[in-house]
Amino acid sequence: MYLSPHALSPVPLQDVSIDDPFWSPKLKTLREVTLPDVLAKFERDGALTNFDRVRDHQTGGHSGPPWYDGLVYETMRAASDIMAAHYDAALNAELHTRLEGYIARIAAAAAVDPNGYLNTYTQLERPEHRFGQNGGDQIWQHDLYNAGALIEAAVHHVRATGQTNLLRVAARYASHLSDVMGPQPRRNIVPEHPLPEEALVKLYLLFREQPTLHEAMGFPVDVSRFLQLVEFWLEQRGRYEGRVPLSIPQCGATYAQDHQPLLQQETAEGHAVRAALLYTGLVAAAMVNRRDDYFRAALRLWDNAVHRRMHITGSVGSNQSYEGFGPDYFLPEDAYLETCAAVGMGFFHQAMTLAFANGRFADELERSLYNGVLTGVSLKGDTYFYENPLTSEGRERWAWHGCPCCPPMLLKILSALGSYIYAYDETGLYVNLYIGSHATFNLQGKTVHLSQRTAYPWEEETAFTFELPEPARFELALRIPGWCIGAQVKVNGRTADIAVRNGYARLIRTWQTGDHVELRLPLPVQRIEAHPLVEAARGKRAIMRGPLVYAMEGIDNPRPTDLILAADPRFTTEWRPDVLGGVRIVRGESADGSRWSAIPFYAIGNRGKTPMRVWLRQTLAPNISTVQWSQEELYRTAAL
Ligand code: FUB
Ligand code: ZN
Repeated sequence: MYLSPHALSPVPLQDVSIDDPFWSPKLKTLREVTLPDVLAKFERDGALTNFDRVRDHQTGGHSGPPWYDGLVYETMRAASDIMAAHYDAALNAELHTRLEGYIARIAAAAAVDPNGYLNTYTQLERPEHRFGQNGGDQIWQHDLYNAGALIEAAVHHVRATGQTNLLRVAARYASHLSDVMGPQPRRNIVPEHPLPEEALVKLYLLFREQPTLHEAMGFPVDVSRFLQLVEFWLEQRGRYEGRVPLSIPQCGATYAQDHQPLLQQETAEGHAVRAALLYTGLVAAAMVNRRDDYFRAALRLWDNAVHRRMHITGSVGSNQSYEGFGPDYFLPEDAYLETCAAVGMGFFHQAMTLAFANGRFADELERSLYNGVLTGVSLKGDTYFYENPLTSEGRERWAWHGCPCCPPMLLKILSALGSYIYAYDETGLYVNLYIGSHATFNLQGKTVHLSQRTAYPWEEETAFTFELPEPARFELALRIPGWCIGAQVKVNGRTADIAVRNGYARLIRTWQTGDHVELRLPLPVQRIEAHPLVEAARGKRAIMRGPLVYAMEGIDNPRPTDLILAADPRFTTEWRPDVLGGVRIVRGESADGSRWSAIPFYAIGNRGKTPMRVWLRQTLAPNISTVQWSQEELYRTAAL
């Protein structure tokens, strides 16, 4: 079977403005509180000073973990995306000045090495071990991870500002990587922590799209070598020098997905962030050269990760000891579930959505965003969760962490949100997320404006209005989420027949200015059952409404961990603008007749330390499912 990936292009950040009652306030907090908070803490803790020490030819004295450089670059990528989205001119000016300061320090450090090599930890602490060579430990040093984050930040910075100062540093370093590693006589070195794979693909695509960048570099850049290096990295995984693993006894070579060649891997293994970013890079590379073998591997790994190893919140990485995937259906309630891993899976889902134009992938992007990702930051925006278990006796969010990897990852995905809403191909426009916005895109040579108005995920109705210079025939594909039963569409007030194919309701017609589409996605409260092989969830139900997973907190319910759902919980919902920044609360009955109330999972941990639970026991006999579950199901709406 040829997989025939479809390949959509995202409508980029620059062409989408978000105006949405759910997301706009959260994004405002993200850019006005979280971003400055993260930058200030990096500055306070010496993450930028590391570059100055390298610039000044010092040794020792590196601050923070070896991947600190990467975290700074990731935050710079997020800042660039915020600039690209053009929220406000004053903010852009402020970010511009701040990034210029950072770039000057980074570029000065990079100038120390004649080849542009830059990894402040290795340079200050282990100068003889570049890329883990000469007996070094690249799992610890993060040379290539940091390089990848630099390259990625530079690409986003160019796209946001048109400036090439960071790109020069990144392109020089990327060229050096291509000189050092690859087929013989180069070295067989592969990134210990994925991320550079997708980054180099992005760099390659940027130069291909904007050939004038070559002149601005001031040195020759052979971008085809970047792509070759990515393919080398992907294909050499599991057979390169310096492979891990005795240092990670609990999972051996699976830790860094090194246990066998990637294209032969069947299951999502090892460190969950590494895995998710590796798979994202695999899809990115697959798209460029239409590599059927890569697509097949990506589909297999996605299928295993999502249908057997992912929690209902879209989080992955159940196992604390190596921050990684456990075996199929091992989904304990107190699982580890690092925020970064939910973000990484979000990137993977988005890449798969674009590759296959299938709404099932965007369903999972949505699941991650609204649950596993968003819960990683407090509603005020300046405290965080690293772990996101589905039950606890009460946890405090932290203001900062010895390994502050999650805030930058969270900033990256949420700053890019605008670019996940719409995608297009030559036949039409796909709406993947229901987020109020205005988008401009070019279809068949015509500039089309589309406005989306919605109060999703609280309300059921979403409306779209078109504006075009002249009528044009194309397809509008609206994602109908897998959990949704009874979606309805009206075009200019008249009910439309919706044929749902590959997860989208497809409306093909000649559109003209003023055309109006109304979509109704029913949002009943649903009880969700896990696959019977998920031992931890047997006889239990989770509550969802639309894409939101709900949780009970002790502050609202005396003993959420003991609570037993009534056989018929008689759900009600109430919009509470005064609670947790505005949420729709779900209420229902317990087996003893008392009432309980639940809040969206993303809003937990914002009212002090209080017990919390997602999976609730219910009075039905322990769930002996007589229904045959298909391989594609991990969760389904429980028979009521
Ligand atoms: O190693 C870099 C990042 O730090 C990983 O992605 C996270 O899991 C944390 O270990
Ligand atoms: Zn993290």
